[in-house]
Amino acid sequence: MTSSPFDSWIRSDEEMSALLKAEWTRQTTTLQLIASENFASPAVMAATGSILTNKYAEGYPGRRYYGGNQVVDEIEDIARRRLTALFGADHANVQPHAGANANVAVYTALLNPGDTVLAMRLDQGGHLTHGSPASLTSTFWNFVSYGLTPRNDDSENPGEIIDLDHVREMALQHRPKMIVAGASAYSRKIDAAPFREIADEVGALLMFDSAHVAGLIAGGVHPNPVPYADVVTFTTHKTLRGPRGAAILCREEHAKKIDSAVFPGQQGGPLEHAIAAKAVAFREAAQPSFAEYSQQVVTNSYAFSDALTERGFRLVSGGTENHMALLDLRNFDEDLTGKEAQEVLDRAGITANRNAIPDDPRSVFVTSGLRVGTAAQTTAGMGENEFVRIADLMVRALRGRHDETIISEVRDEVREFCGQFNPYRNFTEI
Ligand code: DSN
Repeated sequence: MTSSPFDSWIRSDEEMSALLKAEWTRQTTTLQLIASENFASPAVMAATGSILTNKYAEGYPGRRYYGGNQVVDEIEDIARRRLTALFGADHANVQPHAGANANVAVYTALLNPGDTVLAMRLDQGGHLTHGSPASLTSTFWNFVSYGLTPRNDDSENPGEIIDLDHVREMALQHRPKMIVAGASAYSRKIDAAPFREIADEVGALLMFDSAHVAGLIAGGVHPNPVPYADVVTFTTHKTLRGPRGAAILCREEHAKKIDSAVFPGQQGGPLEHAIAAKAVAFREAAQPSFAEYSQQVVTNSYAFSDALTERGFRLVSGGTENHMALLDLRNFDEDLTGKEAQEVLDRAGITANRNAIPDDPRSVFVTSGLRVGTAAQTTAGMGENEFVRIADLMVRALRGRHDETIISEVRDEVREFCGQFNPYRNFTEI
Protein backbone atom coordinates (compact mmCIF):
# COMPACT_ATOMS: atom_id res chain seq x y z
CA MET A 1 0.00 0.00 0.00
CA THR A 2 1.37 3.42 -0.96
CA SER A 3 1.75 5.89 1.82
CA SER A 4 -0.04 9.22 1.72
CA PRO A 5 1.26 12.59 2.95
CA PHE A 6 -1.21 12.44 5.82
CA ASP A 7 0.25 9.34 7.40
CA SER A 8 2.25 10.99 10.13
CA TRP A 9 -0.80 12.87 11.43
CA ILE A 10 -2.92 9.86 12.24
CA ARG A 11 -0.38 7.13 12.83
CA SER A 12 -1.56 6.35 16.36
CA ASP A 13 -5.04 5.27 15.20
CA GLU A 14 -3.93 2.25 13.25
CA GLU A 15 -7.38 1.23 12.15
CA MET A 16 -8.24 4.64 10.67
CA SER A 17 -4.73 5.20 9.38
CA ALA A 18 -4.92 1.97 7.37
CA LEU A 19 -8.28 2.97 5.91
CA LEU A 20 -7.07 6.43 4.92
CA LYS A 21 -4.10 4.82 3.22
CA ALA A 22 -6.40 2.41 1.45
CA GLU A 23 -8.55 5.26 0.15
CA TRP A 24 -5.46 7.21 -0.89
CA THR A 25 -4.37 4.18 -2.87
CA ARG A 26 -7.82 3.67 -4.38
CA GLN A 27 -8.11 7.27 -5.54
CA THR A 28 -4.63 7.38 -7.02
CA THR A 29 -4.53 3.97 -8.70
CA THR A 30 -8.03 3.81 -10.21
CA LEU A 31 -9.85 6.07 -12.66
CA GLN A 32 -12.33 8.49 -11.11
CA LEU A 33 -15.15 9.06 -13.59
CA ILE A 34 -17.96 10.00 -11.20
CA ALA A 35 -19.18 13.27 -12.73
CA SER A 36 -19.72 14.91 -9.35
CA GLU A 37 -16.23 14.21 -8.00
CA ASN A 38 -12.87 15.89 -8.37
CA PHE A 39 -9.41 16.02 -6.81
CA ALA A 40 -9.21 19.02 -4.46
CA SER A 41 -5.85 20.76 -4.32
CA PRO A 42 -3.47 20.12 -1.41
CA ALA A 43 -4.18 23.69 -0.23
CA VAL A 44 -7.92 22.96 -0.12
CA MET A 45 -7.28 19.73 1.77
CA ALA A 46 -4.91 21.46 4.19
CA ALA A 47 -7.57 24.05 5.06
CA THR A 48 -10.22 21.32 5.41
CA GLY A 49 -7.98 19.47 7.84
CA SER A 50 -7.03 22.58 9.78
CA ILE A 51 -7.32 23.87 13.34
CA LEU A 52 -10.51 25.72 12.38
CA THR A 53 -12.44 22.52 13.02
CA ASN A 54 -12.19 23.42 16.73
CA LYS A 55 -14.12 26.66 16.55
CA TYR A 56 -17.80 27.34 17.17
CA ALA A 57 -19.02 30.33 15.16
CA GLU A 58 -22.83 30.31 15.09
CA GLY A 59 -23.97 33.46 13.32
CA TYR A 60 -22.25 35.53 10.66
CA PRO A 61 -19.13 37.73 10.60
CA GLY A 62 -19.55 40.53 13.12
CA ARG A 63 -22.69 38.86 14.59
CA ARG A 64 -21.54 35.66 16.34
CA TYR A 65 -23.02 34.03 19.41
CA TYR A 66 -19.61 33.00 20.83
CA GLY A 67 -16.41 34.88 21.52
CA GLY A 68 -13.07 34.31 19.87
CA ASN A 69 -14.25 34.69 16.31
CA GLN A 70 -11.94 37.51 15.21
CA VAL A 71 -9.95 35.27 12.86
CA VAL A 72 -12.91 33.21 11.76
CA ASP A 73 -14.81 36.39 10.84
CA GLU A 74 -12.00 37.41 8.52
CA ILE A 75 -11.94 33.95 6.98
CA GLU A 76 -15.67 33.86 6.28
CA ASP A 77 -15.61 37.43 4.96
CA ILE A 78 -12.80 36.57 2.56
CA ALA A 79 -14.75 33.51 1.38
CA ARG A 80 -17.86 35.63 0.76
CA ARG A 81 -15.91 38.38 -1.01
CA ARG A 82 -14.03 35.95 -3.24
CA LEU A 83 -17.24 34.17 -4.17
CA THR A 84 -19.29 37.25 -5.01
CA ALA A 85 -16.37 38.52 -7.13
CA LEU A 86 -16.01 35.17 -8.92
CA PHE A 87 -19.64 35.09 -10.09
CA GLY A 88 -20.52 38.81 -10.02
CA ALA A 89 -23.20 38.30 -7.37
CA ASP A 90 -24.66 40.72 -4.82
CA HIS A 91 -24.52 38.39 -1.82
CA ALA A 92 -23.02 35.03 -0.85
CA ASN A 93 -23.74 32.58 1.94
CA VAL A 94 -20.86 30.10 2.26
CA GLN A 95 -22.20 28.11 5.23
CA PRO A 96 -24.35 25.33 3.69
CA HIS A 97 -22.84 21.98 4.54
CA ALA A 98 -24.14 20.34 1.36
CA GLY A 99 -26.06 21.06 -1.82
CA ALA A 100 -29.27 19.58 -0.41
CA ASN A 101 -29.07 21.93 2.60
CA ALA A 102 -28.49 24.89 0.30
CA ASN A 103 -31.55 24.07 -1.79
CA VAL A 104 -33.78 23.46 1.23
CA ALA A 105 -32.56 26.73 2.79
CA VAL A 106 -33.61 28.61 -0.36
CA TYR A 107 -37.05 27.00 -0.35
CA THR A 108 -37.61 27.79 3.32
CA ALA A 109 -36.34 31.36 2.85
CA LEU A 110 -38.46 32.28 -0.14
CA LEU A 111 -41.51 29.99 -0.04
CA ASN A 112 -44.32 29.13 2.33
CA PRO A 113 -45.16 25.49 3.02
CA GLY A 114 -47.43 24.19 0.26
CA ASP A 115 -46.27 26.73 -2.37
CA THR A 116 -45.89 25.40 -5.90
CA VAL A 117 -42.42 24.95 -7.41
CA LEU A 118 -41.69 23.93 -11.00
CA ALA A 119 -38.48 21.88 -11.38
CA MET A 120 -36.88 19.19 -13.52
CA ARG A 121 -37.96 15.64 -12.78
CA LEU A 122 -35.32 13.38 -11.22
CA ASP A 123 -35.72 10.67 -13.86
CA GLN A 124 -35.20 13.28 -16.60
CA GLY A 125 -31.94 14.51 -15.06
CA GLY A 126 -33.11 16.66 -12.12
CA HIS A 127 -32.03 16.29 -8.49
CA LEU A 128 -33.65 14.67 -5.44
CA THR A 129 -34.16 18.10 -3.87
CA HIS A 130 -36.04 19.27 -6.96
CA GLY A 131 -39.14 17.64 -5.52
CA SER A 132 -38.50 13.91 -5.85
CA PRO A 133 -41.10 11.91 -3.86
CA ALA A 134 -38.13 10.43 -1.95
CA SER A 135 -37.04 13.88 -0.72
CA LEU A 136 -38.61 15.91 2.09
CA THR A 137 -38.86 18.77 -0.42
CA SER A 138 -41.92 17.05 -1.91
CA THR A 139 -43.53 16.84 1.55
CA PHE A 140 -43.30 20.55 2.30
CA TRP A 141 -43.80 22.11 -1.12
CA ASN A 142 -45.99 21.28 -4.06
CA PHE A 143 -43.55 20.35 -6.83
CA VAL A 144 -44.69 20.05 -10.42
CA SER A 145 -42.17 19.04 -13.02
CA TYR A 146 -40.87 19.47 -16.52
CA GLY A 147 -38.67 17.12 -18.52
CA LEU A 148 -36.89 16.58 -21.78
CA THR A 149 -38.12 16.60 -25.36
CA PRO A 150 -38.69 13.11 -26.79
CA ARG A 151 -35.75 11.19 -28.18
CA ASN A 152 -35.25 11.25 -31.98
CA ASP A 153 -33.15 8.90 -34.05
CA ASP A 154 -31.83 11.87 -35.99
CA SER A 155 -28.21 12.76 -35.26
CA GLU A 156 -28.85 16.41 -36.26
CA ASN A 157 -31.74 16.67 -33.81
CA PRO A 158 -31.37 13.89 -31.21
CA GLY A 159 -33.95 15.30 -28.79
CA GLU A 160 -33.71 14.72 -25.03
CA ILE A 161 -32.99 18.38 -24.38
CA ILE A 162 -34.82 20.51 -21.79
CA ASP A 163 -38.26 21.15 -23.19
CA LEU A 164 -38.67 24.90 -22.73
CA ASP A 165 -42.14 24.82 -24.32
CA HIS A 166 -43.14 22.32 -21.64
CA VAL A 167 -41.55 24.50 -18.93
CA ARG A 168 -43.67 27.46 -20.14
CA GLU A 169 -46.83 25.37 -20.48
CA MET A 170 -46.42 24.02 -16.93
CA ALA A 171 -45.64 27.49 -15.60
CA LEU A 172 -48.76 28.97 -17.19
CA GLN A 173 -50.88 26.08 -15.95
CA HIS A 174 -49.57 25.91 -12.35
CA ARG A 175 -48.42 29.53 -11.71
CA PRO A 176 -45.51 28.37 -9.49
CA LYS A 177 -44.01 30.69 -6.91
CA MET A 178 -40.57 29.46 -7.94
CA ILE A 179 -39.02 27.84 -11.01
CA VAL A 180 -35.87 25.75 -10.54
CA ALA A 181 -33.37 25.36 -13.39
CA GLY A 182 -30.35 23.05 -13.18
CA ALA A 183 -29.73 19.32 -13.23
CA SER A 184 -27.71 16.40 -11.90
CA ALA A 185 -27.59 14.17 -14.94
CA TYR A 186 -27.90 16.36 -18.02
CA SER A 187 -25.07 16.83 -20.49
CA ARG A 188 -26.20 19.96 -22.36
CA LYS A 189 -25.68 23.63 -21.51
CA ILE A 190 -28.47 25.21 -19.47
CA ASP A 191 -29.09 28.85 -20.27
CA ALA A 192 -30.83 30.75 -17.49
CA ALA A 193 -32.16 33.50 -19.82
CA PRO A 194 -35.22 31.65 -21.21
CA PHE A 195 -36.06 30.42 -17.69
CA ARG A 196 -36.01 34.05 -16.52
CA GLU A 197 -38.41 35.02 -19.31
CA ILE A 198 -40.84 32.29 -18.30
CA ALA A 199 -40.49 33.15 -14.60
CA ASP A 200 -41.24 36.81 -15.37
CA GLU A 201 -44.25 35.86 -17.46
CA VAL A 202 -45.85 34.10 -14.48
CA GLY A 203 -44.36 36.23 -11.69
CA ALA A 204 -42.18 33.42 -10.29
CA LEU A 205 -38.82 33.52 -8.59
CA LEU A 206 -35.97 31.75 -10.40
CA MET A 207 -33.51 29.50 -8.60
CA PHE A 208 -30.61 28.03 -10.60
CA ASP A 209 -29.00 24.90 -9.13
CA SER A 210 -25.57 24.98 -10.72
CA ALA A 211 -24.04 22.25 -8.55
CA HIS A 212 -22.55 20.34 -11.45
CA VAL A 213 -21.40 23.21 -13.63
CA ALA A 214 -20.31 25.84 -11.07
CA GLY A 215 -16.66 25.30 -12.05
CA LEU A 216 -17.45 25.54 -15.74
CA ILE A 217 -19.26 28.83 -15.08
CA ALA A 218 -16.38 30.16 -12.97
CA GLY A 219 -13.97 29.09 -15.72
CA GLY A 220 -16.00 30.96 -18.33
CA VAL A 221 -17.05 27.98 -20.46
CA HIS A 222 -20.71 27.91 -19.40
CA PRO A 223 -23.12 30.86 -19.19
CA ASN A 224 -23.36 32.56 -15.81
CA PRO A 225 -26.91 32.33 -14.37
CA VAL A 226 -26.28 35.05 -11.75
CA PRO A 227 -27.58 37.98 -13.85
CA TYR A 228 -30.85 36.10 -14.45
CA ALA A 229 -31.60 34.12 -11.30
CA ASP A 230 -32.87 35.38 -7.97
CA VAL A 231 -30.79 32.70 -6.31
CA VAL A 232 -27.99 30.39 -7.46
CA THR A 233 -27.01 27.35 -5.39
CA PHE A 234 -24.13 24.96 -5.90
CA THR A 235 -21.88 22.44 -4.27
CA THR A 236 -18.23 23.39 -4.02
CA HIS A 237 -16.66 19.98 -4.63
CA LYS A 238 -17.67 19.08 -8.18
CA THR A 239 -16.30 20.97 -11.20
CA LEU A 240 -15.45 23.86 -8.86
CA ARG A 241 -12.86 21.54 -7.25
CA GLY A 242 -13.19 22.79 -3.70
CA PRO A 243 -13.95 21.00 -0.43
CA ARG A 244 -17.17 19.03 0.12
CA GLY A 245 -19.83 21.66 0.84
CA ALA A 246 -22.07 24.23 -0.80
CA ALA A 247 -22.85 27.91 -1.17
CA ILE A 248 -25.72 30.21 -2.13
CA LEU A 249 -25.57 33.39 -4.20
CA CYS A 250 -28.51 35.76 -4.28
CA ARG A 251 -29.75 39.21 -5.09
CA GLU A 252 -29.42 41.71 -2.27
CA GLU A 253 -33.19 41.79 -1.73
CA HIS A 254 -33.13 38.09 -0.69
CA ALA A 255 -29.92 38.18 1.37
CA LYS A 256 -31.42 38.54 4.83
CA LYS A 257 -33.99 35.80 4.31
CA ILE A 258 -31.41 33.41 2.83
CA ASP A 259 -28.94 33.99 5.67
CA SER A 260 -31.64 33.45 8.31
CA ALA A 261 -32.83 30.27 6.59
CA VAL A 262 -29.31 28.77 6.66
CA PHE A 263 -28.64 29.85 10.26
CA PRO A 264 -30.51 29.65 12.58
CA GLY A 265 -33.23 28.24 10.31
CA GLN A 266 -31.61 25.01 9.34
CA GLN A 267 -27.99 24.61 10.45
CA GLY A 268 -26.05 25.15 13.65
CA GLY A 269 -22.38 26.03 13.84
CA PRO A 270 -20.79 26.58 10.43
CA LEU A 271 -17.86 24.39 9.43
CA GLU A 272 -15.24 27.12 9.35
CA HIS A 273 -12.51 24.71 8.23
CA ALA A 274 -14.67 23.94 5.19
CA ILE A 275 -15.36 27.65 4.69
CA ALA A 276 -11.62 28.41 4.70
CA ALA A 277 -11.15 25.62 2.16
CA LYS A 278 -13.98 27.06 0.04
CA ALA A 279 -12.18 30.43 0.11
CA VAL A 280 -8.98 28.73 -1.07
CA ALA A 281 -10.90 27.05 -3.89
CA PHE A 282 -12.62 30.31 -4.92
CA ARG A 283 -9.21 31.95 -5.25
CA GLU A 284 -7.94 29.01 -7.30
CA ALA A 285 -11.02 29.21 -9.53
CA ALA A 286 -10.27 32.87 -10.29
CA GLN A 287 -6.84 32.05 -11.77
CA PRO A 288 -6.28 31.87 -15.55
CA SER A 289 -5.14 28.25 -15.10
CA PHE A 290 -8.62 27.35 -13.85
CA ALA A 291 -10.19 28.75 -17.05
CA GLU A 292 -7.78 26.53 -19.01
CA TYR A 293 -8.70 23.58 -16.80
CA SER A 294 -12.45 24.15 -17.33
CA GLN A 295 -11.98 24.34 -21.10
CA GLN A 296 -9.96 21.11 -21.01
CA VAL A 297 -12.70 19.38 -18.97
CA VAL A 298 -15.20 20.10 -21.75
CA THR A 299 -12.74 19.32 -24.57
CA ASN A 300 -12.02 15.99 -22.89
CA SER A 301 -15.73 15.37 -22.50
CA TYR A 302 -16.25 15.83 -26.26
CA ALA A 303 -13.40 13.42 -27.04
CA PHE A 304 -14.65 10.89 -24.48
CA SER A 305 -18.23 11.10 -25.73
CA ASP A 306 -17.16 10.68 -29.37
CA ALA A 307 -15.00 7.69 -28.44
CA LEU A 308 -17.84 6.10 -26.47
CA THR A 309 -20.31 6.68 -29.33
CA GLU A 310 -17.89 5.10 -31.81
CA ARG A 311 -17.68 2.08 -29.49
CA GLY A 312 -21.43 1.49 -29.51
CA PHE A 313 -22.87 3.47 -26.59
CA ARG A 314 -25.84 5.76 -27.18
CA LEU A 315 -25.45 9.16 -25.51
CA VAL A 316 -28.58 10.57 -23.91
CA SER A 317 -29.24 14.05 -25.42
CA GLY A 318 -27.07 13.02 -28.37
CA GLY A 319 -23.78 14.27 -26.91
CA THR A 320 -22.26 16.56 -24.35
CA GLU A 321 -21.57 20.24 -23.79
CA ASN A 322 -20.28 19.94 -20.25
CA HIS A 323 -18.18 17.60 -18.12
CA MET A 324 -20.48 14.58 -18.26
CA ALA A 325 -22.08 12.04 -20.51
CA LEU A 326 -25.05 9.84 -19.73
CA LEU A 327 -24.73 6.52 -21.52
CA ASP A 328 -27.68 4.41 -22.55
CA LEU A 329 -26.14 0.94 -22.20
CA ARG A 330 -28.85 -0.89 -24.13
CA ASN A 331 -27.34 -0.13 -27.54
CA PHE A 332 -23.98 -1.46 -26.39
CA ASP A 333 -25.45 -4.58 -24.80
CA GLU A 334 -29.17 -5.15 -24.22
CA ASP A 335 -28.46 -7.31 -21.14
CA LEU A 336 -26.02 -4.94 -19.45
CA THR A 337 -27.63 -2.92 -16.67
CA GLY A 338 -26.22 0.22 -15.06
CA LYS A 339 -25.79 -1.71 -11.83
CA GLU A 340 -23.75 -4.47 -13.44
CA ALA A 341 -21.68 -2.01 -15.49
CA GLN A 342 -20.82 -0.04 -12.33
CA GLU A 343 -19.80 -3.23 -10.50
CA VAL A 344 -17.74 -4.63 -13.38
CA LEU A 345 -15.93 -1.32 -13.91
CA ASP A 346 -15.24 -1.06 -10.18
CA ARG A 347 -13.50 -4.43 -10.30
CA ALA A 348 -11.49 -3.20 -13.28
CA GLY A 349 -10.41 -0.04 -11.42
CA ILE A 350 -12.79 2.35 -13.19
CA THR A 351 -15.19 4.22 -10.90
CA ALA A 352 -18.46 5.50 -12.35
CA ASN A 353 -22.11 5.42 -11.30
CA ARG A 354 -25.27 3.79 -12.55
CA ASN A 355 -27.87 6.37 -13.49
CA ALA A 356 -31.45 6.22 -14.70
CA ILE A 357 -31.92 7.40 -18.27
CA PRO A 358 -35.10 9.16 -19.44
CA ASP A 359 -38.01 6.68 -19.52
CA ASP A 360 -35.78 3.97 -18.10
CA PRO A 361 -37.64 0.65 -18.04
CA ARG A 362 -35.46 -0.57 -15.15
CA SER A 363 -35.65 0.52 -11.50
CA VAL A 364 -33.47 3.32 -10.10
CA PHE A 365 -31.39 0.70 -8.29
CA VAL A 366 -30.67 -1.20 -11.51
CA THR A 367 -31.03 1.37 -14.35
CA SER A 368 -30.07 1.17 -18.02
CA GLY A 369 -27.61 4.02 -17.81
CA LEU A 370 -24.14 4.92 -16.67
CA ARG A 371 -23.01 8.48 -15.91
CA VAL A 372 -19.37 9.40 -16.57
CA GLY A 373 -17.49 12.67 -16.15
CA THR A 374 -14.12 14.19 -16.99
CA ALA A 375 -13.58 16.70 -14.14
CA ALA A 376 -11.38 14.57 -11.88
CA GLN A 377 -9.10 12.88 -14.40
CA THR A 378 -8.62 16.23 -16.17
CA THR A 379 -7.33 17.60 -12.85
CA ALA A 380 -4.95 14.65 -12.83
CA GLY A 381 -3.56 15.90 -16.15
CA MET A 382 -5.33 13.67 -18.64
CA GLY A 383 -6.15 14.97 -22.12
CA GLU A 384 -8.20 13.82 -25.10
CA ASN A 385 -5.97 10.86 -26.00
CA GLU A 386 -6.16 9.55 -22.45
CA PHE A 387 -9.96 9.72 -22.49
CA VAL A 388 -10.04 7.74 -25.74
CA ARG A 389 -7.90 5.16 -23.97
CA ILE A 390 -10.33 5.14 -21.02
CA ALA A 391 -13.18 4.43 -23.47
CA ASP A 392 -11.18 1.44 -24.75
CA LEU A 393 -10.51 0.18 -21.23
CA MET A 394 -14.21 0.46 -20.37
CA VAL A 395 -15.21 -1.50 -23.45
CA ARG A 396 -12.66 -4.24 -22.76
CA ALA A 397 -13.88 -4.62 -19.18
CA LEU A 398 -17.57 -4.57 -20.05
CA ARG A 399 -17.25 -6.95 -23.01
CA GLY A 400 -15.02 -9.24 -20.99
CA ARG A 401 -17.10 -9.01 -17.83
CA HIS A 402 -17.56 -12.76 -17.47
CA ASP A 403 -13.82 -13.42 -17.70
CA GLU A 404 -11.82 -12.57 -14.57
CA THR A 405 -8.54 -12.71 -16.51
CA ILE A 406 -9.67 -9.84 -18.74
CA ILE A 407 -10.91 -7.82 -15.76
CA SER A 408 -7.63 -8.34 -13.99
CA GLU A 409 -5.61 -7.35 -17.10
CA VAL A 410 -7.61 -4.13 -17.41
CA ARG A 411 -7.14 -3.48 -13.67
CA ASP A 412 -3.35 -3.82 -14.03
CA GLU A 413 -3.32 -1.54 -17.05
CA VAL A 414 -5.44 1.06 -15.23
CA ARG A 415 -3.05 0.99 -12.26
CA GLU A 416 -0.06 1.58 -14.51
CA PHE A 417 -1.96 4.30 -16.45
CA CYS A 418 -3.00 6.13 -13.23
CA GLY A 419 0.62 5.98 -12.06
CA GLN A 420 1.47 8.36 -14.92
CA PHE A 421 -1.31 10.78 -13.86
CA ASN A 422 -1.30 10.87 -10.08
CA PRO A 423 -3.12 14.12 -9.19
CA TYR A 424 -0.98 14.52 -6.09
CA ARG A 425 2.37 13.73 -7.67
CA ASN A 426 3.77 17.11 -6.62
CA PHE A 427 2.18 16.98 -3.20
CA THR A 428 5.37 16.83 -1.21
CA GLU A 429 6.74 19.92 -2.96
CA ILE A 430 3.72 22.09 -2.06
N1 DSN B 1 -24.91 13.22 -5.66
C1 DSN B 1 -24.71 14.29 -6.60
C2 DSN B 1 -24.35 13.81 -7.94
O1 DSN B 1 -23.65 12.83 -8.00
O2 DSN B 1 -24.73 14.41 -8.93
C3 DSN B 1 -25.87 15.21 -6.65
O3 DSN B 1 -26.22 15.56 -5.37
